[in-house]
Amino acid sequence: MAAVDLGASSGRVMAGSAGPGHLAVGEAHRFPNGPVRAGSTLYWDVLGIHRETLHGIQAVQAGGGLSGIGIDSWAVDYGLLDGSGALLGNPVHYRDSRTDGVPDRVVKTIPARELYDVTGVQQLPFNTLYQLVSEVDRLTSAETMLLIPDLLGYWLTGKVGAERTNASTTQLYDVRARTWAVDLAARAGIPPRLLPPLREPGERIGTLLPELAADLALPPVPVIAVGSHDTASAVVAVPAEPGARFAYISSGTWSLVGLELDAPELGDAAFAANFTNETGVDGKIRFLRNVMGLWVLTETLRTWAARGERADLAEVLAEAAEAPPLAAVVDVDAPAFLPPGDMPFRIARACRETGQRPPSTRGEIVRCIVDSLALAYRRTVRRAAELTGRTVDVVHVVGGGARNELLCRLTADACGVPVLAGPVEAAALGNVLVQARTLGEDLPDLTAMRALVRRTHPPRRYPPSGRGDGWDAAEARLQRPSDS
Ligand code: LFR
Repeated sequence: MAAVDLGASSGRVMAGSAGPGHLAVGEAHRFPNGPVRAGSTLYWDVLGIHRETLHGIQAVQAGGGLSGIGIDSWAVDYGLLDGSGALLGNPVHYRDSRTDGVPDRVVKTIPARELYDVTGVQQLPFNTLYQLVSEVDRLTSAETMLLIPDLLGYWLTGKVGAERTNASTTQLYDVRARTWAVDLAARAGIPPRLLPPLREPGERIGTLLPELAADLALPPVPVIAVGSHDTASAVVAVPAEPGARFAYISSGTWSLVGLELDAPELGDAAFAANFTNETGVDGKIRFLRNVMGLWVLTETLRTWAARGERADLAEVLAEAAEAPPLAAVVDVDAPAFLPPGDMPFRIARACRETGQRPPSTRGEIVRCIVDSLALAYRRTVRRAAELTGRTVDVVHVVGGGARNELLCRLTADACGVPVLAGPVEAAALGNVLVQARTLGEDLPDLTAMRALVRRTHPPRRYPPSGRGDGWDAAEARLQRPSDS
């Protein structure tokens, strides 16, 4: 199977296989991805992504017979099609400033509490709802809105639809009724015709278009809707033991921190804490919060590299491991860290604003980021547990962050429970597992899928060191206004 897994900083096409006692993914093709600024707008290079996806699919086929294709990506972003199916304009990056001020405007018409009651989605400025409202005048010429994986799937098959896990992130989806929130869309000025029919993860979208298949010398394989939101696919591959009381952190550009529930939690406290209820594979709810994630670290490295300074990840992490712990911490979720830019500067400013001495060496700066991430994980895991009345005995870290030993070790210390780290390629594995089930593998449920992940990709254990002190004081420092 070709598992196309598109992240905000790179796209991967993995060759995946699954069978009794067997589950593997290997990289067939990787390409850089990221925001492209043109004029004053931050775009995605969606045609480049499409082209690289096709190269990757060809590479999987060349490596030994393709039987299916599944696509997952980051959430919320979309392309608009006109009545003839042509793309109207280039998809805009969720970090673009076009939604500045839009949420405040929308909640004057539809109160935030009501929005939450229907959609269960956390207030993030880039939710699809706000992006669409920011270009409401242009919507008159659009016929259909397709989220990124659905858009790529459309170009492969000619079929239009919205896979449910990703639809649930738009803030235009009714989490209880499991339908589009048509009424809410109309009240926000978004024509409901834009919202295409929903499809389930596991459903066959269609077959590769004959002319495309002929052109690329590919067999006429099915394109399968997986958990097309990358986080939904990653959570499928969390190697939790049956019955375990676990939290997960899907740690990549973003860190998605939360719990798996059977039903949404839409109470006042969850609303106030800005937790989201995204729909998972097999009808589960991903009750989580977006933590700003490794983005702050990668943007820091990018800033240094742009200035011609050394910026090797392994090197700066080694320096950070030697730097004094919890010397300075910032609230990584502050809006200041959302757009691309000079993160070391923003970190220093945030430290000053909270009366802390800003870190100065590279090791200190990176230590501040990693400490601050672990602190955010701790806060979020605890909050999720409180909000649901649950106990958390173990934290699973999956995705790229599972490779970051310092981060995993500090997360175990901060949360006071063991961290089980890996698999790194959780999203691709979840993608493969759902495809494999559709193609006839005996993987009846999440329990069976996770058992296979545990067996084939045993996670690495980081016990808490017992030096759990210092985290409460660090948290308190974030609240303290500057003395100066
Ligand atoms: C992670 C992710 C998050 C979503 C963010 C933006 O890659 O999909 O779940 O909130 O990207 O789409």
